[in-house]
Amino acid sequence: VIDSQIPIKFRETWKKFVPKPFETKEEFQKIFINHVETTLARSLYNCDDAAAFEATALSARDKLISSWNKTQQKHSIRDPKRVYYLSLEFLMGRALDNALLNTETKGISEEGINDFGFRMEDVLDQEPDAALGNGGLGRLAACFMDSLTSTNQPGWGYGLRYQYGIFKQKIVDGYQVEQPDYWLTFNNPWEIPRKEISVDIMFYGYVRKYTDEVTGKQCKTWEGGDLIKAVAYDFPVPGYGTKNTNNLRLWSSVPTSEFDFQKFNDGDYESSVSEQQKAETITAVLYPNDNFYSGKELRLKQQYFWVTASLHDILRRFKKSKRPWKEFPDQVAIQLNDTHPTIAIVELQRILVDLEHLSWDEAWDIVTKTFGYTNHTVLPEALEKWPVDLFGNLLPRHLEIIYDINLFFLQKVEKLFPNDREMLSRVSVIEESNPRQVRMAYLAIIGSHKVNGVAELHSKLIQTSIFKDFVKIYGPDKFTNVTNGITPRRWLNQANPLLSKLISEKLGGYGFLTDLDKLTGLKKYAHDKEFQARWIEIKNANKRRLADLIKSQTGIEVNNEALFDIQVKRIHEYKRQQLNILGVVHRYLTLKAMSKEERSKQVPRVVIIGGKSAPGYYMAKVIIKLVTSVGAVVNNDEEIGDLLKVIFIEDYNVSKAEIITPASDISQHISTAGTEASGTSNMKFVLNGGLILGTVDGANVEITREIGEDNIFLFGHLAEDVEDLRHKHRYSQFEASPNLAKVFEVIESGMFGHPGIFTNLINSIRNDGDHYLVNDDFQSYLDAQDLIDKEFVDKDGWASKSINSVAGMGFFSSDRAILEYADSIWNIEALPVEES
Ligand code: B1H
Ligand code: IMP
Repeated sequence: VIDSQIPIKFRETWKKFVPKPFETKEEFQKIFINHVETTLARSLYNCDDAAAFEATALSARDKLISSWNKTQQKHSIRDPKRVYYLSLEFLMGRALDNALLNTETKGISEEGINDFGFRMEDVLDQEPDAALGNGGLGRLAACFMDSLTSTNQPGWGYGLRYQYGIFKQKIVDGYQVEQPDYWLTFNNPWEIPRKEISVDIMFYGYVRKYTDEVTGKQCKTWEGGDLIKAVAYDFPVPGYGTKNTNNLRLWSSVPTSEFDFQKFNDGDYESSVSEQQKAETITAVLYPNDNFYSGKELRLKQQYFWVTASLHDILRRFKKSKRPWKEFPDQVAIQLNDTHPTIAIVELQRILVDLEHLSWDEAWDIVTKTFGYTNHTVLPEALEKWPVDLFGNLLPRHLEIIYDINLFFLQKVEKLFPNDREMLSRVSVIEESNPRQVRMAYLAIIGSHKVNGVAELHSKLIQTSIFKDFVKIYGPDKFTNVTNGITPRRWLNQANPLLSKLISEKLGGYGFLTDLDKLTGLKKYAHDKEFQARWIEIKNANKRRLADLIKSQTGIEVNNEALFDIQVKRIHEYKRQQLNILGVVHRYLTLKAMSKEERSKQVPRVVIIGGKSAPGYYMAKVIIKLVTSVGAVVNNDEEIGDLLKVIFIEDYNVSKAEIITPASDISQHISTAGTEASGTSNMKFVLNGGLILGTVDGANVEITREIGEDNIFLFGHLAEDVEDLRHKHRYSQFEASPNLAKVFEVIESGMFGHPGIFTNLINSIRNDGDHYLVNDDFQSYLDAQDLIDKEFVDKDGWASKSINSVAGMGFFSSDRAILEYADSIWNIEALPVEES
């Protein structure tokens, strides 16, 4: 069909010489050496760990590319319906260990490099994290990519190839300092540059009306803007237990033309390259905000650039099949990961109407059948609203189309609810504020056929709060829930090989990695003493591994026998690290007030907190400073010794999470009820045998249901109480819980350094309405902590809780989540390549 294909008579020759992926240690070694000697142009005299990493990664990549080719060829020939996952963030972490484990070649490659004197651990450690995301939302996208492949779904991810990922966090004098994360310093063995796949993207310009000469119809066209080129980089996404390999396509911005030679020759060197530099800034850096919207023009440029390049690619692929447009939704599902890609709705409508000349209604029918929208947050400060002027200047035609979408929508609403003017202004895509703003979430709902939340409680909340008018308008069927999940390949098999192996022994193999419900088979060992002993030994080994990391980063030695109490996530007032550290101060005061004799009966604790604050988030930075300041006092108090240590882990990222997650006895997920949409690290910790101290929020609710309420420590007010409590705060005097009052008192006395540093944090609770209900939940938090101390003493009881919890975690596999999306939103089917 296409002239770029090899003539049939030469195909046998071709196939004979197609490279075969390595299967044995010797074959691995041959490819490894080949890469060292030719690709890297090094030799046995200068092959260091970094070169060994690159050569191992290139060898693994060869294997992936071979299955990538087979998968894409099969998809091209069979042309099934595909899903495209549009996400501004993919927090992939490292790829080598994952690739080797997923292709089940870690054993032979490890033996292979051992022969040459390398240690796999050191080699793996050479790889920088691909940290193209902020937190949960980006990591979810990464887990979903793994599950799309592992369940053989025809699906691609589309995102941006930022040159700088999330900043690196340093702690200086107890404060967070940000450093750039230039992750592309060395060759990136995982990316395949596709310089030939490029799309020109326009910004600014104007709308011109004209009459179509053939049809005589009035048409509009957008023209006269600046052009910037998007270039594709492909990242193969391996799956486990499958020959399929999917694709993650990330776009990079480059100038459309070479630099301005005229200016260069005229001696105006600087401005001759300035256009070029302007173009490259679009994909230069990831915005470092989690759960926070900042309306910067560059961010809107990123969104339009990425969405348009991706749609162009998707449409090109669809057009190859020569199907009529109305079949587009039978071939293509597009999932919007939050509102960040919502302009895709408008861009597709524009292409179909302005460029393909479909009628508005035909086009809109296709658009709404194609898109699905996932909401990840109800926090008002995270909801995207673009100022109309900014939007109209950058994308004039798109703004017109938004007005039209809104007009038709409001006409429909008016018919349904005549005489309800309030309703019209409440649901309008345009907020009549000063300045007027485009409400992206509303646009996403109107342009999609399904809207989902990410955990049951959250999905219920969006339907009864921020989107309740839309439930009235569209009916409840448009809204659904798909509870998040995590990939057990990375978060059990890779992060915790010891536990994974023990489980495989009991369950007869590693089948649980692709069918996580099999974990229920562990229930019968929950009270088996011998099994408990091995279970505990593995937890201890993982705690030692974390203790080593802590020692190497902070110089502090922690007691392995202590209860490891961990809270690692982005620092945010709603996640309430302040509740945690204020509770630590209470613990410290309690220990100090005890007699030596009493003290000797206490359970020692290591409190571990880690996470990044958005660079401009003042209060979160104060919280970090309070944690490090409390640590500085407590950790050096000889009277307290091992009874309490407070560790702040610098630069929490995916690779560190793989060491931290398996090491918890307790992890904290203590957001104000109703604020954390789901949380996914809660799932990771429990899957690794840690228990949770948590609020009745996000996925904690379903975790409790699955593992049993005896196996989780819940505390605090419920989501349904929050509004009333906040209301009450506005109209009554603050009354500190007595234990919190004491904690404030010692902070204000200067126990942890100049109290002025912490004034605003204390005031936010005491004087400014305590929006996150720290005071309201404080005592119940302390009570839950006391219960934990009591229960931890009973080692066997604790172990059986831990085993029973892991046994109940099957539901939280991201494979289950992906299959739910595939079935209820995307309507796609698995297509394994090995099947003919
Ligand atoms: C989540 C975000 C988010 N929700 C805006 N919302 C961003 C919003 O750069 N921005 O503008 C970035 C991130 N992230 C998280 O999504 C939720 O807080 C978690 O509860 C949830 O588990 C996760 C995945 O669904
Ligand atoms: P795309 O869908 O055109 O982006 O193609 C993606 C990949 O699918 C290509 O790189 C090929 O590996 C494969 N592919 C594309 N077209 C064909 C075809 O006509 N036959 C077999 N494989 C194809």
